[in-house]
Amino acid sequence: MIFDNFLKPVQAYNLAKATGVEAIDRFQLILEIFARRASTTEAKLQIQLAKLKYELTHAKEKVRLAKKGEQPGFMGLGAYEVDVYYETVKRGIHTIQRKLRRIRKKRGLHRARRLELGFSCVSLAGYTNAGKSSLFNALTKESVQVDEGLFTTLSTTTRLAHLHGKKILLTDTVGFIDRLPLTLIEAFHSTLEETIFSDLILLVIDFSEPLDTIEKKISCCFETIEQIEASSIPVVTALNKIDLLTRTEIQQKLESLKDKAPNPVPISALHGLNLEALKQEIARHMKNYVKASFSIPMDNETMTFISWLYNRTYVQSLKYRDATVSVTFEAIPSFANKVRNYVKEHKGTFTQLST
Ligand SMILES: Nc1nc2c(ncn2[C@@H]2O[C@H](COP(=O)(O)OP(=O)(O)OP(=O)(O)O)[C@@H](O)[C@H]2O)c(=O)[nH]1
Ligand SMILES: [Mg+2]
Repeated sequence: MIFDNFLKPVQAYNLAKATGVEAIDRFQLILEIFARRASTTEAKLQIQLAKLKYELTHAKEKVRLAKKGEQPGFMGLGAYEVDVYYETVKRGIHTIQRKLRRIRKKRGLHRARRLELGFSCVSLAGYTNAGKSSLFNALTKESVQVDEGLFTTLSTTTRLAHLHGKKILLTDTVGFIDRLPLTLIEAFHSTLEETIFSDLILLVIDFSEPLDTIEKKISCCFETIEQIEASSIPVVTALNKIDLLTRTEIQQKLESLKDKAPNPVPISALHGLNLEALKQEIARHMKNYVKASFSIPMDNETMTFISWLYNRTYVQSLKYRDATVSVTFEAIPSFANKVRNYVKEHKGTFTQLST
């Protein structure tokens, strides 16, 4: 049973006892969703911290109840054990806080991780139920999942998408929620932060909602983007669910949102409406890829190098001849430079074909 309001430990306990079904509240549900989406150590620690802090508030009540003798053996704990439990939770919190302080010093690691890729990265963002996952599926329909090694646990939500002959990496993210409990804000930010560092943010809005709701949600999204220091990243707004609106409504709403939604494109993710226009808008804001060719003599490192290249760039052609391999690929400029250096070091020839 999931309750929309806060449950006191004694309430959760009595409900579970009366029904034989576990009772959790909104807070625990949100925490569970974040826990499933967190992939970096920092995000995981943030969530553990939120969990422990939650337990601590509950422990206080357990201690109180046990001491009053109102709830003897609550959850099988006597007064003495409750005190011990309380202390254990408190120690756990201190340990995590210490670890987090250490990790924050090394921030920027996940940003650096992006530079390991030749593709441009686009992150979906927006409120829960806006249609992010539907759009993610629509845009990546025929594509393969990204090599697991690249994003390890992110791989289930990161896939290659094709945009007019260009390939980009698209990442689905955890949705924004209204009335996010204060103690979960940091956990939410760190879960979002790890995915949102990209070349472009694709903000998904449920366009079928009333204008004032849309405006409120847009400004809340931008506030969060600012808080996680991602405001320099360009934004394209996908105004989703136009199948639920008339042509006139779409025009009117678009007009009203002119200054609030950057680079807006009305779409329907579910019915595949206007997705081409959206792809074009995304492509317009992408960093330019460069196209390049090279040939290198084969040695025992070559195959590793080639498969590394395949996972990180768009390889257009590959030929083997006389112990030489010739490749044409597309990648972002900084990554193409990396390839150039490798090729030079291995006595190959490198030609940049276009920018
Ligand atoms: N009518 C209509 N419904 C849509 C459209 N796109 C998505 N939906 C529906 O909206 C609901 C939410 O879609 P999701 O893609 O799961 O939304 P989300 O943004 O990923 O939500 P969270 O993962 O909770 O953040 C689903 O019931 C979809 O079928 C659309 O273009 N038109
Ligand atoms: Mg989703």
